[in-house]
Amino acid sequence: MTAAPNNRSFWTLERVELRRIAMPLVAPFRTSFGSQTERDILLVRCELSAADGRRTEGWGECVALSDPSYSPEYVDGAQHVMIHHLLPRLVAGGPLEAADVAPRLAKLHGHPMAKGALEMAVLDAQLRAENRSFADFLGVTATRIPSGVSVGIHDTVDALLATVQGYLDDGYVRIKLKIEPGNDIEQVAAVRDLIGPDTPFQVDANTAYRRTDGAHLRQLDDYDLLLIEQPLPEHDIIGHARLAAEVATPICLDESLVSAAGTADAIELGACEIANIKPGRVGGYLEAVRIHDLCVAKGIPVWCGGMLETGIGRAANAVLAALPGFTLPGDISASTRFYAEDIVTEPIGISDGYVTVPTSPGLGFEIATTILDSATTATVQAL
Ligand code: NPQ
Ligand code: MG
Repeated sequence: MTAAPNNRSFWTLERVELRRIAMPLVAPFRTSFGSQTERDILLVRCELSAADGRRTEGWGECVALSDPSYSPEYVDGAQHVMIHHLLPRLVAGGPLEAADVAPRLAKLHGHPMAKGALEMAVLDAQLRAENRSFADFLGVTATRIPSGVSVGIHDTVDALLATVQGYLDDGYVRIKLKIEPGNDIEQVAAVRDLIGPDTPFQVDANTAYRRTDGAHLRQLDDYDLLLIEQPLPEHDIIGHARLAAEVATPICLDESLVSAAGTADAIELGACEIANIKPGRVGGYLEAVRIHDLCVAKGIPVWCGGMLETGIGRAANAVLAALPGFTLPGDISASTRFYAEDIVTEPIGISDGYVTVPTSPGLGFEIATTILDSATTATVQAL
């Protein structure tokens, strides 16, 4: 018999429930890939047991959108791959802890958002069993993080400025504006004029430009932006490197970064001057921490992106973003930026532009069961 390594607790996956919830957005959210009015979200609830009889449960949130527009994943596909491929392989490997989830699923290609949600549920459950916070697990010491807001594309500049003014009044310390060809330079100039020279400001193109747009995008250099996020298609790393040489404003990657190894390559090639870290996009919080560590070692600033998460993902993101390499404000806004009602008892709020880092056991949230039940559109027992 082989002795278990020290400091590891092994859990058996007893039961996994998948929940689909419908969350209406407080206002339509338009990006270069389309406009959304509702978020259809897949949640994972797992129940684990230990050999000594302890039991625990945890929640994870899958950030896949309804359509494969932001990345190849979409919510029905994530649910299918969990049920038919990921969960059977996880269970077949026997008892586990969160760190075992990604290695055990590594032979199955892709599906980082689905994999990341499973790892998240196991991590939440395991931390709750240890009565330990995610903040303690990551060793973060910051107690609050600056809150940025992502502003969608608007039909008119007047409407855009009214929205931005509302967010300034709410206290957000950084504005991010979605752009696309035809809705860029004029909008950026107007927003910079409104917010003044000292408010941190950045843009996100969600892959909407071409390699030949360097001279066009160079006009953004006049507006003192923190960064230009993902101007080119996700696979065009060389294109981003060329753009980084052509444009003074730093180039930041989002969609292109799906692993620590790929991030290292993008940095090496000069394509990634700043990194947006989204745990779901890279297969979970543990890989997100590895990307953070790598970027710190390479001198690349990082910030935490957002996928219109419920309070589950929003709480965990607020902990992750408290790591010291997250030197730029993230897209971790108040729950009310997107949703009238959250499914957690204490929705993320901002005070003086900051979000408090949660320190309760687990990833940092408690489910508001009644609200969750009323938002649920389907429940599937996957295991
Ligand atoms: C980004 N998020 O950084 C993403 C894109 C994104 C907060 O800007 C519904 C509709 C859900 C559009 C989730 C932010 C979405 C969405 C994420 C866009 O690129
Ligand atoms: Mg983005």
